[in-house]
Amino acid sequence: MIRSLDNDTLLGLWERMARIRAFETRVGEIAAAKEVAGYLHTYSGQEAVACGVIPLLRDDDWFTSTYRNHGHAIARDIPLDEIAGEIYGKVTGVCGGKGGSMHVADQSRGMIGGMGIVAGGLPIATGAALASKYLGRDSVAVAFFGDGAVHQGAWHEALEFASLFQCPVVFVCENNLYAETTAVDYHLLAGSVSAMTGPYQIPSVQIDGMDVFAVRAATAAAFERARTGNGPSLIEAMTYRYGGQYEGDTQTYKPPTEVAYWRGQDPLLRFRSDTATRLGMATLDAIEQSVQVEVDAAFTAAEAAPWPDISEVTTDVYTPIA
Ligand SMILES: Cc1ncc(C[n+]2csc(CCOP(=O)(O)OP(=O)(O)O)c2C)c(N)n1
Ligand SMILES: [Mg+2]
Repeated sequence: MIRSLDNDTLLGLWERMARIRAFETRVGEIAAAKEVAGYLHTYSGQEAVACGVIPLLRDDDWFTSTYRNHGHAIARDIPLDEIAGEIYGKVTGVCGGKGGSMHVADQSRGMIGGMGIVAGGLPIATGAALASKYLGRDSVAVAFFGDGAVHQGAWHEALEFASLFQCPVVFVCENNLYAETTAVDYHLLAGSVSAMTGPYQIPSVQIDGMDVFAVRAATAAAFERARTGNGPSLIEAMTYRYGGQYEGDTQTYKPPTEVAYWRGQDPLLRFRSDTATRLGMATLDAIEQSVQVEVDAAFTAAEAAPWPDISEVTTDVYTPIA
């Protein structure tokens, strides 16, 4: 896979992964400093999933996300000012500050949005995929979700419907081993999410979600399948969140040996070791420094930006009935 990618593509993947890590590290700092209200959920550790999938989306494709959505937005190249502004609830936010951290959405870029409701995105992405099929297009929709989503009825309804109507949707599970504080060893009766698609006749694959190239290869195959009228599929990317369920979670439920193992699988370190000879460490370091400058500027701007005016309180919240 690496050999088939040109240097610009490789550097683009690195830049996005490094940008997510720097951004989420800063989110952790502003959470600790209590600079913004509400829960913040970070994506550090899972960068290879967003960056393996999202750059393969076309402009006319769609995806849904979860409350852990900053990484997905960054991988879709939504400007950092707009994401940071949204987290702060400021007018510069991509939703004018009304969505907040959990609801980053930008329909102009195919990001239907982050959802606070576990499994909420699967039926919506399936609907977008049905629309594509109905209109005779070959665009696809992706639903990102966590391992905990399989306990929701909506997860099963979406798979059933997508298979029955052969919708061009790709279900991407980010199995980070925990649903809140509950380990998959306890909550996932089937042993894996990929093992649960058989009754729905949906092909599935479990992959190394810390390897951006493995994610990209699985995604390319799933998109090809969906675009050529062969229906839905599911990718289960095995990954790990380095933060808590939310910022401030003490994470006492994580065994230290497990944390150490997954730190060793850091997707950024894996990328470096896979590409350093070809791209050069100095080039990778320089990109990390430049994205840090971008992140610093975005958070400074968000902090300084104005709040939405009180007159805007119902705009974009309620639909006027004619
Ligand atoms: C329908 C619903 N039930 C419960 C919750 C509370 N809740 C928030 S996060 C979460 C765990 C989800 O875990 P997972 O799907 O594995 O996602 P992760 O946080 O690991 O990315 C739960 C149960 C919710 N948001 N929505
Ligand atoms: Mg999880």
